[in-house]
Amino acid sequence: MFEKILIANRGEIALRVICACKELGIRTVAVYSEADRYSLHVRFADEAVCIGPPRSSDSYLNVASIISAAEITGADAIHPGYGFLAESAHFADVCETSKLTFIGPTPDVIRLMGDKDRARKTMAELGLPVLPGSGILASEEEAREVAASIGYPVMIKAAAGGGGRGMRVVRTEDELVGALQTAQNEAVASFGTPDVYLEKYITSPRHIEFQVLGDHQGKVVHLGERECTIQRRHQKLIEESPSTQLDADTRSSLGGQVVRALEKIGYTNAGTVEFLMDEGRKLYFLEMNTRIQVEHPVTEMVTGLDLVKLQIQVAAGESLPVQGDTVGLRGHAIECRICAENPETFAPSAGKVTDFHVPGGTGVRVDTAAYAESVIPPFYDSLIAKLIVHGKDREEAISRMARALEMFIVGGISTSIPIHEKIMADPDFRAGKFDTSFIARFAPNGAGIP
Ligand code: MV4
Repeated sequence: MFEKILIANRGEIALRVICACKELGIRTVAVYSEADRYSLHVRFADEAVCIGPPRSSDSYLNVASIISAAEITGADAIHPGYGFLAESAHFADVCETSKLTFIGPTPDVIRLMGDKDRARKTMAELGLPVLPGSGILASEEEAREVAASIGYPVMIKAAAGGGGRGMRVVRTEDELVGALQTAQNEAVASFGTPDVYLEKYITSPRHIEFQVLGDHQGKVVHLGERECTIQRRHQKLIEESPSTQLDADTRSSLGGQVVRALEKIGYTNAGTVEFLMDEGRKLYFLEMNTRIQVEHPVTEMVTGLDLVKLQIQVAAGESLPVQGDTVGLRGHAIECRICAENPETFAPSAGKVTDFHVPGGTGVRVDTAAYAESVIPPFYDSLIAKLIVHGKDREEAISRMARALEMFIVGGISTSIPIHEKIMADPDFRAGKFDTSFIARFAPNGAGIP
């Protein structure tokens, strides 16, 4: 097992990794920017190294500073958390060259899944259902032909995009050539490559994703699915497990297909396979994320597993302690992402937290790095806490979430708590009736529907 792990992240996920390390008896190294000197990850780690000025590009994304911090402190592995360098194949390469274990999949697999076109082709070859679409478009003629054959509306997506970045809906052939040019220009500007592909556009989909975990003995397991349809501007607001839309048979057959596909590519560590569900409840592979995700706690609540500990254990060469494709799932879990944001504009609102009280009691978990008198810097993501509840069924989980939100006090800054309270009280949410346009009712100016 590792003796010392450096955590290349900040905020609640850095604390989450520190928790796992402490329970495994592993020493920890925090890295922090000048804006995070008084952060809890610095306080709870055994050692801390300042890696640069506040801006992420000068600190949490600075590969040389992070590798130096690991070398100076004698760390033997790096946990990247989510965001920042978590899906950088280059960073994983540099870790390998520097004899540091990157706690995540191999650089080749990160690279494969980062190329959304290659990922789609690979998963289709491995037997997963994908949407009708194209490869990288070579010409306007090709785009016209593919779009005509799959039928409008279609979506143009950047091969280097993902997570909703670099996407464009095309409703008629008239719009196609203009949209293609704009999409290619945007792809160059955002990702440095013009590569785009086409996919059939699903008008009112649901987003359902499978959690997976692979060890270095060639075993992959799935840990059920999460329903993440309630999003705003491609940011998830609420996640739950299980989805009301999957029955046990669909879960086990699609989960099994996912497991076999990933065993074939030799997938290791934690990952998430995203699917879109259409109105006919058919599921299609969308993309794969090669990291631990923000919403991993809902899976922990229904499986009873500690995913971050398991990430560390498999990275150290231990075998997964699971027989078969999956584990038992118990009850229902929901997560609300509490963000520091202006309730009218949804713009991030930084500042000093003057008052902070987190709810507790049966079935309630709060993952946060905020505290009373702490300062939310303006340089990073606006997520300040994740409120997760578990109940015997969905109804109990919703009631528990509603009372926990009521008992969550954040003073000094505005947060997304009020919108979550409205959603928990909504009859359609309570009935499980929602698609990607649901949030427009609560946030008409921030619906984020492309
Ligand atoms: C789509 C789609 C419709 N058709 N792809 C958004 C996030 C990223 N992972 C992919 N996304 C979408 N891809 C096709 N072919 C609609 C979305 C989408 C979405 C999907 C699930 C939940 C919320 C969403 C909000 C906007 C767009």
